[in-house]
Amino acid sequence: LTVVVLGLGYIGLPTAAIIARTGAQVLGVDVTESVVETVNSGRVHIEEVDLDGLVSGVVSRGTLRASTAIEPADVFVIAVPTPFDAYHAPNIRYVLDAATTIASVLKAGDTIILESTSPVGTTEKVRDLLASLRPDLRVPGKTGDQADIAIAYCPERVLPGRILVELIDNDRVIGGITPRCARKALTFYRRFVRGACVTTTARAAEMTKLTENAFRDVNIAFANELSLIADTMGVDVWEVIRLANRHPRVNILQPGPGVGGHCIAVDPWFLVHAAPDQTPLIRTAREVNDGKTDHVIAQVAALVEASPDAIVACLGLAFKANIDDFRESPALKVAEAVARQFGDRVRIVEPYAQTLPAVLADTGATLIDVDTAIETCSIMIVLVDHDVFKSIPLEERIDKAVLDTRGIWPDQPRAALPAVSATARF
Ligand code: SAJ
Repeated sequence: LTVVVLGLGYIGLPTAAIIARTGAQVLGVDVTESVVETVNSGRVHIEEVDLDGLVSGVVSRGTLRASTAIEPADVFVIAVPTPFDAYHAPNIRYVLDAATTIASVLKAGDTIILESTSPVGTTEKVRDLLASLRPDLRVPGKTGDQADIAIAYCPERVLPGRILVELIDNDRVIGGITPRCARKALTFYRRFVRGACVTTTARAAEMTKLTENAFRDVNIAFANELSLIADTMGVDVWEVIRLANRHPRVNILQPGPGVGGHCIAVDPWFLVHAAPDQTPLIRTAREVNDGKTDHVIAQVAALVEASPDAIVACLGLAFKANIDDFRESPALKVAEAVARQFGDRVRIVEPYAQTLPAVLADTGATLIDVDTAIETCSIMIVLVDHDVFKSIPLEERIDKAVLDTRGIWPDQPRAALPAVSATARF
């Protein structure tokens, strides 16, 4: 079996490496020359648990190669980004570019699988584009079940930090343009997926992916809204959630400084954009979660202003615990706003950063380690629940003014924080 994976990012590279481990000949195609060089030398350009060993193994065995140029293959997997433009309009240009590239080498019998998170209808657009570029091939769904190629949508659902485990163990939803397409894609996933592989239509699979991330966003928004109410009421939101979750049918998620990453803060907009009049809940959840970041910024500012000589430590920049990914990170947004306002009184503690990210570079803030923060900072703002922060015992922080946006230090005496009006921003 020969496989081409287009896009060697957080999903494409681990996927390519796992397929290569099954013995298939895999070519990873990426537009970025440096990524191709890194992979071909057996190294990785992204941090993910165990990925480096896997990639170096399959590259040295010769089952994984990378290139900027496409080659013919039996299966093509598209794993390129789908960002959004102004007004949260999804941008599927990279998906269509990938399909155009595939068209140049496509032959009868091939399977094309789209994994990128996409608006409903995108897989059909890929099919229509291939039909127009390759009129010599019969595409599925246009000519009854008589087709020369198979096209399917199969969303990735892996969690950063657990990608290699979840690629194998998670159930997969496989949406074919036709049932025959779904069956062909299913045979492919069965090579490396241990979870169940469930087949459906391409449109249902596309909507399923968006639904999963919108579900999580709405549920986090509920927790974030509770945190605002609890602050106003003088109640510990973490305790309320812990107690409420003792109910057999209640399972509330955790509040935080907002929702980050490149999936949950993005994908719900694909649904809102497609059906603006039917999505008040999903849109409001997005606004509540973004509004929580602004609320935390106001809380930190009030706290720092109240102690004019204090040095403040922002603990964490990543978008969630124990990873080095700062994309769309609410922690980074809070740190940047605080650093812009208070400059050289601000220290950043981020064990996953070697240097300060560019947005913090000219603010006067400096990067320090945890021990130095404990010694020198009297205000601590917990923005990320990294294990290393959780492990700081009460005796090392008892005398600090703490704003713990992640609830990692339940034993911290509740300081009287300066009041900030907890109104949503819409
Ligand atoms: N967060 C909270 N409270 C919580 C849970 C998360 O504030 O209780 C925050 C995190 O701190 C982070 C953001 O939400 O800022 C997103 O983190 P996450 O762990 O919920 O999700 P991601 O973005 O790492 O991965 C999600 C996953 N989707 C779901 O759980 C439904 C993953 O399975 C998807 O594959 C991934 O999006 C994706 O690529 O779409």
